[in-house]
Amino acid sequence: MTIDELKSKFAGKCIVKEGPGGLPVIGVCNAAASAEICLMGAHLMSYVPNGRGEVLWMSSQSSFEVGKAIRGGIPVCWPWFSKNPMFEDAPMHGLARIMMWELVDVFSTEKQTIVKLALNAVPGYEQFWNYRFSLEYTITVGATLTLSLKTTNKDDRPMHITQALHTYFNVGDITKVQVEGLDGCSYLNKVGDGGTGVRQGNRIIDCEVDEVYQGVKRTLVVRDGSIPRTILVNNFNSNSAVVWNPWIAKSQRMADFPDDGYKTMVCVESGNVIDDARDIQPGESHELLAVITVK
Ligand code: TA6
Repeated sequence: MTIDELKSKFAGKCIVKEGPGGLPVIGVCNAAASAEICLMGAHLMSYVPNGRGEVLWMSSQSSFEVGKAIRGGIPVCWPWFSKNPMFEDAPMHGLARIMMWELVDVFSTEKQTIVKLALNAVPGYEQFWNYRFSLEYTITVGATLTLSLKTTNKDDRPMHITQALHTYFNVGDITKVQVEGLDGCSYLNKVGDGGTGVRQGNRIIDCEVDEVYQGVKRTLVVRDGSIPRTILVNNFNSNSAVVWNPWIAKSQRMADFPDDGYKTMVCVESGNVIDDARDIQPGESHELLAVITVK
């Protein structure tokens, strides 16, 4: 659907505009919050609850073209997280974030806007994912941000997925940030020669951090002492989470990431990753739900 067709179909329900790279962007605003979503990747690029400032970090150097991941915001990593275990040449973090999604509908009340998006095929990428499926992404924008990513297996064989809502949080000063709620959780360290460990206490960010946590049962907290601001992340149907900050050297190596970008972002990702992968039987669904609240 062209931007003009979207504008006429959703007139009065949301703003439809041409975003960076000519990509269609949906803008929603209500008495509690505002948000912007790029239809390429169903990519939430901005979420601003009233009086709390921008919650999501976006790279000033991100690319904006179909088939290339947007850097920042909330990438939808599906139907695999990180590298595809079977295909070396498959896109990193799956296909959903590089596909053009369908805007299904937008519903608003005074303090909440519900945006429904759908993906039912991965044209051009069937060699990596040839299942029949439906992917429904419901974004509820209000004083709280609720993300529901529902996979339905429309095929006649079981479907094995890993996935993550790869949220880039805006922080004032990374050296004053702690991630809480992972105490006692085992993790895989993806930096350097890897290794595993068990988190003791809170996670501060004082180097490159790329950790995949299992057994995550509690609310995750991004405590930012610099703003100050506290972000709560409640995940449902998820027992795993990822904490990532590229720090100095990796920031400099990434073309779509400012050299000093590491100072004002941290990824705390809601997922079903590695041991927390999910098998969905024919006709059944799995919903990954994340509820983000800013205090
Ligand atoms: O979630 C952390 C991670 O898997 C890191 O290893 C890093 O690669 C990051 O995702 C960014 O991935 P991307 O494909 O968006 O560059």
